[in-house]
Amino acid sequence: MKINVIVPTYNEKENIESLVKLLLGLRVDPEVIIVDDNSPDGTGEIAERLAAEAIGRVHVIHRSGKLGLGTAYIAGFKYAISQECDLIVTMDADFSHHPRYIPDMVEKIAAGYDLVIGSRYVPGGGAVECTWPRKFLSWGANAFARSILGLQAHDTTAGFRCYRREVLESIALDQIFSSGYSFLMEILYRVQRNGWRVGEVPIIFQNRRQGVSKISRNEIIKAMYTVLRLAKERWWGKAV
Ligand SMILES: Nc1nc2c(ncn2[C@@H]2O[C@H](COP(=O)(O)OP(=O)(O)O)[C@@H](O)[C@H]2O)c(=O)[nH]1
Ligand SMILES: [Mg+2]
Repeated sequence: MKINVIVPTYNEKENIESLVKLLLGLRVDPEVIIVDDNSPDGTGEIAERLAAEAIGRVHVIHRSGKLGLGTAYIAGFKYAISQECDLIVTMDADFSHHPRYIPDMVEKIAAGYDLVIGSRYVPGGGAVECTWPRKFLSWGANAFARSILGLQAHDTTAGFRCYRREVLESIALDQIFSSGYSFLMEILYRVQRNGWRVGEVPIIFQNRRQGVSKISRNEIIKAMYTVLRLAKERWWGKAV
């Protein structure tokens, strides 16, 4: 199976090179697509060098400035779909999502799933070195999304995912309204609604060691709004 791993980056100069090296060393032999938003710290140039060192295995999409995580995923998805790969993986650049879990995710897809989430909230999964406010926020967001939207997955906000290409082809990506983190919930909602089989494999989520988080209070408000907007669509049809 041909696998493309999408890594959105914004100021990840401490992480990107070691991450790409680990990805290229995996036995599932993925190609890497880095989507960099003109990071002021020079991540984009490092990415270019990595692409030159591994021609055909590392690709870089440069965007003009920080345009948000949701549209970075979409740019990566479109590129990956045009490459006709079988599986599309998304992950953070900061080692919160360790490449060692990718083979488990691929195996689960092979067992009959269409989307597999690298999940903190199934037996064997967990989060280490995360602050309590962050744990609470994540727990609250999941409880909220699961109860209001009827999502069956336990880790609905996880960015560590493996999709079969057809799953993403079945979604009108340009019509996704959300940006940032709420984007992940919206995609999951649409995937479940389209009847695809969603599975989870346990991962230990490691809080980022290098660089800083780009999550903001604004993102949290947007995520809550997204859940309510999707709930309205779920119960009363597509009016918003
Ligand atoms: N291209 C791009 N990448 C982004 C943007 N915002 C965040 N990222 C990347 O998306 C991933 C998730 O962001 P991160 O700061 O780790 O969020 P957190 O894990 O919730 O703290 C990381 O690899 C970031 O570098 C953005 O606006 N554009
Ligand atoms: Mg992160």
